[in-house]
Amino acid sequence: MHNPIDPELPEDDLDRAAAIVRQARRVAVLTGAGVSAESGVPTFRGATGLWEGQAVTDVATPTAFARDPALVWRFHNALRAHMKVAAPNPGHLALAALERRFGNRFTLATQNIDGLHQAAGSRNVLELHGRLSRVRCAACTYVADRPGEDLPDLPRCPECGAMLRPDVVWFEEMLPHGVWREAYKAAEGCDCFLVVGTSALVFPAAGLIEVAGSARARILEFNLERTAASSRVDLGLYGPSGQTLPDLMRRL
Ligand code: BV8
Ligand code: ZN
Repeated sequence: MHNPIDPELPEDDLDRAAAIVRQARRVAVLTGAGVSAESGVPTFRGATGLWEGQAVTDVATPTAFARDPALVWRFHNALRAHMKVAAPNPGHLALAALERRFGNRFTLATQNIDGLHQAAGSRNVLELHGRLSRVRCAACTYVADRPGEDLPDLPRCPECGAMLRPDVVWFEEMLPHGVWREAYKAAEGCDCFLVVGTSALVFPAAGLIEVAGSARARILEFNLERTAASSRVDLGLYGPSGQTLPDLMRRL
């Protein structure tokens, strides 16, 4: 299902998508949990997904951390355990190949905190919501990347003894300023924007789609199903991104 963008593009959706990417001068990509689903990382289901019967939006917040840090760490340690065994899937690899094709005319912004884009070879990755393998001290400047490590229930800072927290952006927290500004600029300056594996319900990240649309970029959506962004996209490729992204790369 797609909006007829221009008649001279090929009939078949994948060929149309490939023609749009081929003609692009600058490409920007926004990914969400769906691109990592085939790597075995659970999705958030619009961030209203439940974890131990609670909404993620009630657990991944500073308020929850102040009230019950052990609960918040249990949530993040469970996610860390998933990420310990997760490997990049063909969708991640296809996006790394796309970056190699466009070089510095390519920007990938991800909402994911699993580091799988970098593990797949993506070089310039804007982590809008931080990185779960990294921890930082709530009281001093200690920060450390500790992937694959089983952290204690309430990890303490080795420098000052205060509580450590995951170096991720919780709900009601601001995104890292520099990262957000770069992602915004990439969405504003691209003529082709790929939205991959996101329900487009979490802001301000999902707002990048509107930014790209207002800059008259051609927007391609890669998802299992239509989302909150679908009315804004030129073309939707519906299926597992671990298949549709490599299919696109093969047509380029
Ligand atoms: C902020 C790290 C300013 C945390 C995350 C009311 C209306 C609008 C906005 C708000 C509101 N109330 C509050 C807000 C703001 C809030 C927000 O947007 N809430 C939402 C829930 C309504 N945003 C914030 O709080 C942000 N900060 O606004 O700061 C501010 C300051 C003070 C006070 C107020 C505001 C911070 C947002 C960042 C939160 N952190 N992650 C952690 O994990 O500890 S967000 C988390 O959920 C993920 O990182 C991800 O970004 C998000 C879920 O989104 P998706 O990635 O899209 O995942 P989802 O499961 O939803 O979708 C998966 C998709 O993949 C689906 O479409 C599915 O079909 C598809 N799929 C599945 N399998 C496949 C596939 N596609 C292809 N192939 C497959 N195989
Ligand atoms: Zn400290």
